[in-house]
Amino acid sequence: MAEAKRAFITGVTGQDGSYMAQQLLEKGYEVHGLVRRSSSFNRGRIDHLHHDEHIPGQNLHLHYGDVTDAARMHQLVTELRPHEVYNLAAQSHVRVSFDEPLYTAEATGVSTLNILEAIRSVDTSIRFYQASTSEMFGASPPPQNEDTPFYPRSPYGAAKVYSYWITKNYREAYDMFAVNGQLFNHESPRRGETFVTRKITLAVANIVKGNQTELWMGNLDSIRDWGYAPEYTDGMWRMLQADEPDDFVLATGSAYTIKDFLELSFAHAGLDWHDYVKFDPKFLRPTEVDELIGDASKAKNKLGWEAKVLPPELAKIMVDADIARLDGAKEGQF
Ligand code: NAP
Ligand code: G4F
Repeated sequence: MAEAKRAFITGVTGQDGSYMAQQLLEKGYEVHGLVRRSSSFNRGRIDHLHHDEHIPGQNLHLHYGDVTDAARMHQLVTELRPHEVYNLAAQSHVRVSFDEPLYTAEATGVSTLNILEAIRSVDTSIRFYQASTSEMFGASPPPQNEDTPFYPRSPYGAAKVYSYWITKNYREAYDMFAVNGQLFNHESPRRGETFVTRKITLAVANIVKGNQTELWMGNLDSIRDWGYAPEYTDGMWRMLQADEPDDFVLATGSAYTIKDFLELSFAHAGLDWHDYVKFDPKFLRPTEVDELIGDASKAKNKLGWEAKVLPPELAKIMVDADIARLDGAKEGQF
C-alpha cells in the first residue's frame, strides 16, 4: 500500500486550519498541526475531528510550538518530514496589527522565513503553501488580480508582503515548490468573533435570543469580496497539487459593503439593522482598505477552482449557525 501523504499545518486551530485539517483527513492524509500552549482551551474548531466517526481523527497529531521559534520549526520539519506544509498561522487581525506592529511583523512576516529555511535545509522537495492575502493590494483599485501592484495599508498587510516575496524568492533561488494563495476575505461559522461578518451574525443571533440590544461598529462603507472558507481551503490544496508552482488569487468577484452584509444578516432574522447598530470610533483603522474585489480567472483556468457561495447565502449560513449554537448545537456541526 502506498504511504499516506503527510501534511503539516500551522494555524490548525484557526478558521482555515480547521477546515484544511478536516479536508486533508477526509482525503486520507496524515495531518500534523502546530498548536500554541494557552491557559484556556483553544481547540474548539478541531476538537470534533478526534470524535467524528466519518473523519479518520486518529490521523490528526498536534505539536506544541510557535512559528516565531525558528529552532522549533526546524525540529518539527526534520521530525515530521511532511510532503506538504500549509503555513496558515499569523496574527491575522488588521486592526490589532496597528496596536502590535512589531509582533505582527514577526508572527505574520519573518515567521514565514523560519519555515522556508527549515524546508530548504531539510528537504527542498517539500511543497509549501503561504497564506497571502488581498490586504497586500490595499489601496490599488479593483478588480485586483495576480498582476496588481501591492500597496498595503496596515502593518499586517506589510508583513504579508514580506512573506509573499520571501516565498517567491525561495521558489526561484532554491527551485522549491513554494506558492502564494492571494486570498480575498473568506468567512464561515468558524470565523473569529471579532472579524466583521461573524461579529454581525453573532450579534443577530444574540438579539434574536434577547441577549443583546446594540451592536457597536466602525466604518460601514468599505467594500469586501466575501467567500466561503471551506471552498478556499480546497483552493489551497489544489495549488499544492499543480504540476508547477505558481501564485493564485482566490475570490468571488462580488462586491458588498459592510452595510450590505448588515442588511443581509439582520433581514434573514426579520430585523432592521438600523434599529441596533451604533458607531464607535475605536473600530476605525488609521488607514483603511476601501475596496477589495478580486479577479480569480487564473485559478479558474489553471486549477478548475471557482467560488460558489456568495454573500447572500453566506450570511444565512452564518446567522443560522450562530442561532443553532445558542440553542446548544455542538461545534462539530459547523
Ligand atoms: P485565524 O482564524 O485568525 O487563525 C490564525 C491561526 O494562527 C490560529 O490557529 C492561531 O493560533 C495561529 N497563530 C497565530 N499566531 C501564531 C504563532 N505565533 N505561532 C503559532 N500559531 C499562531 O485566521 P484564518 O482566518 O484562519 O486565516 C488563516 C491564514 O490566512 C492567516 O495567515 C491569515 O492571515 C490568512 N488570510 C486569511 C483570510 C481570511 O479572510 N480569513 C484572507 C487572506 C489571508 P491560536 O488559536 O492559538 O490563536
Ligand atoms: O472583518 P475585518 O476585520 O477584515 P479585514 O480587515 O478585511 O481583514 C480580513 O481579511 C483579509 C483579506 O482581505 C485577511 F487577510 C485578514 O487576515 C482578515 O481575515 O474588516 C472588514 C471591514 C474593514 O473595512 C473594517 O474597517 O469591516 C470594517 N469594520 C467596520 N466595523 C469592522 C468593524 N471590522 C471589524 N473587525 N470590526 C468592526 O466593528
